[in-house]
Amino acid sequence: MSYQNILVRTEGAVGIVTLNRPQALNALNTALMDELTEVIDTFEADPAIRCVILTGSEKAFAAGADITEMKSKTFAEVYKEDFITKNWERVSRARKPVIAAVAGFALGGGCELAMMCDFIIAADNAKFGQPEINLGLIPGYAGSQRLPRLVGRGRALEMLLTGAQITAEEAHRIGLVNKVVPAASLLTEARALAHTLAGKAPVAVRYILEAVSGGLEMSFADAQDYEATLFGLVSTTDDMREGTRAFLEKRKAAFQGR
Ligand code: CO8
Repeated sequence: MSYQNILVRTEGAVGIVTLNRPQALNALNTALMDELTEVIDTFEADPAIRCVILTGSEKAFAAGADITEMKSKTFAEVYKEDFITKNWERVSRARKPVIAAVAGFALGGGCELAMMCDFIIAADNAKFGQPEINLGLIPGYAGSQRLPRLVGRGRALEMLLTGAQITAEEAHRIGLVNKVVPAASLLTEARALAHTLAGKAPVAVRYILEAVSGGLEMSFADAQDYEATLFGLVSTTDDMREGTRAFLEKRKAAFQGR
């Protein structure tokens, strides 16, 4: 795999993607988003990978969509090429857990990309915001939808309408991020969580992601039925037999993802 805008490596069962456009504070241009889509496809297809970390630099996770690229786009280019034909939301559809490890700026599309992930671990220097309003824009990577679902309508509107940045501590207080850690230990913390998740039964992990993400879009009753269906499916796996047997035999389960 060879990429121009991201760095990709694996550590055991964990795939690590580093956004790498330092000259533009990791602004999300089309080429970067295409590469991100491709690497998520690759990791998803690889049974040896069980969890993914998405990170940036110390200065920026991502400072938003690339304003240089965006400034002269026509309606057709934005609507058709960016939203209809592109997989801009690929990270949110990953069937393996994705952890955003965020240091520095996570603004606009950068904040939205972090919210597409299943967990956000923030360095204490992280800054979150949706400054699109200052450009005469609105969020386009579902920020106006994910943010209120995460932090509530009032707090979301405050961020969306003022465009102000908030600190990692404030982001944690309002429920935007899972955890705040010293900047120097950001990747250590993300790796620890990733390796914990990678040790869990892969099919159960996938169905929990599906039950939570899919269920949030349904009525409670439908979501409960959906969970019951997934429970039935997961009950047919070898891993379920192994997990229950290992418990009764007082040993650690060895999950195979089957
Ligand atoms: N796009 C392109 N280039 C950028 C971006 C960006 N979003 N952010 C920073 N850069 C560039 C700067 O232009 C600068 O380049 P150069 O050195 O060539 O002048 C370089 O990165 C360093 O930036 P600064 O000198 O500005 O660094 P500072 O530390 O002074 O400031 C900030 C850092 C506060 C992050 C500042 O750069 C900033 O405000 N950036 C823009 C943030 C922003 O408005 N983001 C929202 C963009 S819109 C969006 O994300 C919409 C999402 C949905 C898109 C849907 C697409 C179809």
